[in-house]
Amino acid sequence: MTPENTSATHLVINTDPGIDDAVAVLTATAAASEKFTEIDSIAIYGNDSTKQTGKNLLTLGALMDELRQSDASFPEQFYYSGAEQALDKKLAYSGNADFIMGANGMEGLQRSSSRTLEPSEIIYDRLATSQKATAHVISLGAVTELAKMIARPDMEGKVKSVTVMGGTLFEEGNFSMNVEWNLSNDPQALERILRSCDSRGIPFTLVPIDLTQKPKLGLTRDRFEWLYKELQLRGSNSMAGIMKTLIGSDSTYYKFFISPENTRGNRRPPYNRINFNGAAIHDLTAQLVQLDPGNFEIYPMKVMVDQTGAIGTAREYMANKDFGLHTIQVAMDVKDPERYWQKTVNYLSLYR
Ligand SMILES: [Ca+2]
Repeated sequence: MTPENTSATHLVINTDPGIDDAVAVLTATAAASEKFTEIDSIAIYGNDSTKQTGKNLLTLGALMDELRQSDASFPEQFYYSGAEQALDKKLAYSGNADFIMGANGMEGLQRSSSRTLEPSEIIYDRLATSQKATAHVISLGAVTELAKMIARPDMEGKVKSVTVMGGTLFEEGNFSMNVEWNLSNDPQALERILRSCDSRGIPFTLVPIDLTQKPKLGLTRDRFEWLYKELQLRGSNSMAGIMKTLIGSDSTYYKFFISPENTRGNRRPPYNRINFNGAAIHDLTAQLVQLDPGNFEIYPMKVMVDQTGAIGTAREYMANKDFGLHTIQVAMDVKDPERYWQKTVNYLSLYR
């Protein structure tokens, strides 16, 4: 365990693996030693139940232990299990996203692990009792757990930034016309997080699908071939194989994005209509915004969320006692897509 008397900087990843979560977590862990002394990953519901995403998180942990290059410096990693449903119990979570994520939410990828999941309170207790420890938090799934963390009085001063993948401002949503999947799961939790960030002066950055679904960030067939070959050239054959399973052109994930026939409920996703030519790796984009903000156009915006999980710019008169106005940072564009993919390959090549 990290000595708690040194100034430990934690990266807390709230995640529901999930294909794009898997790519983001593998990348973040390889990248993290540049900025962080420890990674604490918390499994949350979303792409599947917390029980299943917890198993998937341990699979990722096993892969990272097994495949890490011997000369790569990785921070310490710990794994936790988070909330199983929204703060509002009426929004009970059920179901999964196998239609896009494949079997078990991670294209059937499974490894047995010697590690175990601890309850998420353990990491909050550790942060609270360690005088010099601070955390940067990123959320790649339902935001419930983050609301629980931030609401704790003993977390005051501990959380230095919050980055959330979720929401749509001006594009069609992937849950309903105006709502994105992650934020649909727990709108009340998001409102609590925004209020806490306001009152405690914590920088909050939203990474909406306006950015993550930009065609110029799409993992096209050509882009994947490049990534696959580049990993092989660098001796990362096992990681190349894992990427092929998760996001290669035969994967459920890739096919979901490029097939014009895919439907979700009675809606047809917009990808074919907007000439989208590859898979959107949403959570990887959020992770890179957090790791490399200089490569993105990030603007302040005054927004509000509503009880359906819609988030957008709003007028004063629309605010009410349950949902208020908040000034947040929103990542709206990428400056250099080449740098985005180069960084991704650089980090993933720290695995065998
Ligand atoms: Ca996710």
